Amino acid sequence: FIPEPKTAAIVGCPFSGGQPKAGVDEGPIRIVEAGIIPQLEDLGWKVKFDGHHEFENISASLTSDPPIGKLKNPRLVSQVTEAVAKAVGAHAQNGELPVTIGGDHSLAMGTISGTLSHYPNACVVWVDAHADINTVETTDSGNIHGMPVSFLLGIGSKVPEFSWVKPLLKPDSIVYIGLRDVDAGEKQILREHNIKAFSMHEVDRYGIGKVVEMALDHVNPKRDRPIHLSFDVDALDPSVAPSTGTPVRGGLTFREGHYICEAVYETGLLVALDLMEVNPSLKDPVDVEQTVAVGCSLLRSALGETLL
Ligand code: 4U7
Ligand code: MN
Ligand code: MN
Ligand code: MN
Repeated sequence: FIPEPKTAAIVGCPFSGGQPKAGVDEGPIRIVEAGIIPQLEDLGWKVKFDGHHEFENISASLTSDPPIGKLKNPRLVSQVTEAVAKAVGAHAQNGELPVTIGGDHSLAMGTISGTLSHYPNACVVWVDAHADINTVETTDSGNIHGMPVSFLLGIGSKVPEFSWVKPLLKPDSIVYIGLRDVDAGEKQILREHNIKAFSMHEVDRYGIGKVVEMALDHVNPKRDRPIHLSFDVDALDPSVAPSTGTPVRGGLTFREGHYICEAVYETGLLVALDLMEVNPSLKDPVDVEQTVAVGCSLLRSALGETLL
């Protein structure tokens, strides 16, 4: 039984500790300023927003946070994502649909943990240029926004500082769409664990309609499992969403990105939504405005906006 939340809870996460570029913490602030709350209300949602989450007390309590192996800001990322997991889990428990706005994609360690704490049978649709599945062993950058999926799956060697993250996600419960910049070590992990991924090659071959159908058939063949949609704005082509930290050419068109959101909404199974990696400080004001606007419209599509 899946309740159908009619209330969306905005979880604004101004956080950038999972990667090195300043500004991604401004993403949620800009998206709220751009009017996402009234926009969702116009779609018929009751929208709860109790201010952006403050992680200052966590940063302040960490006098130093030296790397663990290659991992950068490990204690900060762990404590912030644990707080996000609790917030998302509590909203789900309340029958609300958490809409987490980042911030960098390390936050998904928290959001998906929160979703799985309340919906253990949930599956994940991960839309991204990147697989974000590096382990402690495979990461080259040490940036944890490239690693959340490995932590959720419990693969790679364990870092005691992240012991709160339970390996609740099974490899057959996540599917990717949009990949085009996957590290060699990540490709090996995807193969080894039989994780289904639809790269831009498959989007070109089959078209987005068929790809989304195949993706849902894989993680949700009977269309009876709750869905967590984690959308990294860099899945879109940089011409559509330029203001993001790790842009990669050859991405989803405006319509392909929105189609994914619309099709997931149409299942009636969406229980949690993330929009990550909007960074308003990387480009000129016109590009920033475009990226923020696209972020808002992806969220609206995932929450029921239709073209007709
Ligand atoms: B994002 C990368 F090496 N794979 O691990 C890494 F290419 O959340 C990029 O998808 C990670 O934006 C990108 O640092 C993380 C790199
Ligand atoms: Mn909240
Ligand atoms: Mn990502
Ligand atoms: Mn990405």
